[in-house]
Amino acid sequence: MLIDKKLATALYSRMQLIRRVEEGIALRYPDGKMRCPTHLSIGQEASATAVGLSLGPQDLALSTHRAHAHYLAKGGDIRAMLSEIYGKVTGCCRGRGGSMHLQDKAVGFMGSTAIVGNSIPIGVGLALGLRLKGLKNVSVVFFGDGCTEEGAFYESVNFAVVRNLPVLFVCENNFYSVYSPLSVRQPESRKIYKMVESMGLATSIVDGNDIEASYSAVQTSLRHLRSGLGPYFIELTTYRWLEHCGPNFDNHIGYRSQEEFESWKLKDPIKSYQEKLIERGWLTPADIKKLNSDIEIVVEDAFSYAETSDFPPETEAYTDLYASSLEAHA
Ligand SMILES: Cc1ncc(C[n+]2csc(CCOP(=O)(O)OP(=O)(O)O)c2C)c(N)n1
Ligand SMILES: [Mg+2]
Repeated sequence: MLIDKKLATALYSRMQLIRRVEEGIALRYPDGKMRCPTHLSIGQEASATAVGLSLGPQDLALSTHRAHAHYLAKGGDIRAMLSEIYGKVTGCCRGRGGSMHLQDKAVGFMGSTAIVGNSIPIGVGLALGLRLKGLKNVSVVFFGDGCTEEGAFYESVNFAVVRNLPVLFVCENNFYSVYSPLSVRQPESRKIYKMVESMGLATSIVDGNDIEASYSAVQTSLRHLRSGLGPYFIELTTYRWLEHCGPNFDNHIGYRSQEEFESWKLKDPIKSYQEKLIERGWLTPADIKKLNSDIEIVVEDAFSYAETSDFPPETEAYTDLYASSLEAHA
């Protein structure tokens, strides 16, 4: 079997870590100390984890406005991420980026941006760079279903296909772009992965709430990439539980039904995996309790670290450009 107890425990733990970090953000966000918009991935932890745990530190990844899970799944530093969200100098971008602009080259996390679709061409460019340097690593771009409605997506996929580049396009299809369901944005009959396949690359679709199915599908896609067979597009279906941006539930505003939400909650990637691992006899409820409480300690420590870290010095409030123009006028 591809997945053994050790790997299963790692997959479970990473999903739980991501969930606890984001629940911690949601809990504290109303305090007003995180002064940036935050887009949470609660409910979507499996897709990020399946990809992140399949990559090595030398593989490169890029993300979007909803980047926390991707950064943490790729091995990102929890303290550095939370400090960034709190605008502190200890953040991975020294507090200048905030939630939507995470970058940490130490773990191959090359950046995330809030402009829908704009990290896709950068990911393709990184793949071209890897190829030109003769490196065997791959470039991975995470994005949502909404990104497949951007022109940059088509230009990028086309270029990657023509150049046979080692880039993995990871589409987390949560069926919504803000308040617009996929059904009002694309023809009902369209399957995104089928449409992309017609552009000349290998594609697949997987239940993105099933961590083991997702992990296996990602492994297949990476084998394809690492054998030099060109780019690959993987669609992982999933669902965000909270509002598009912010810490609250927003089902009451009417763009999606409570029934739909409840049906996805039943497919909670973490709870369902817990049950599976207990059923298999790989973990006992006591093991899970211990794993969860160890994670809790790490997460709480990271929040205290971020909250008690310093803000960047005032001089860093200026870019070099402004600093030098101020000097010129002094
Ligand atoms: C070019 C551009 N258009 C619109 C927006 C506003 N916007 C921010 S997030 C978002 C939704 C994107 O949906 P999707 O790609 O499916 O990602 P999800 O939020 O579902 O994870 C939109 C439209 C933007 N940031 N950039
Ligand atoms: Mg979406």
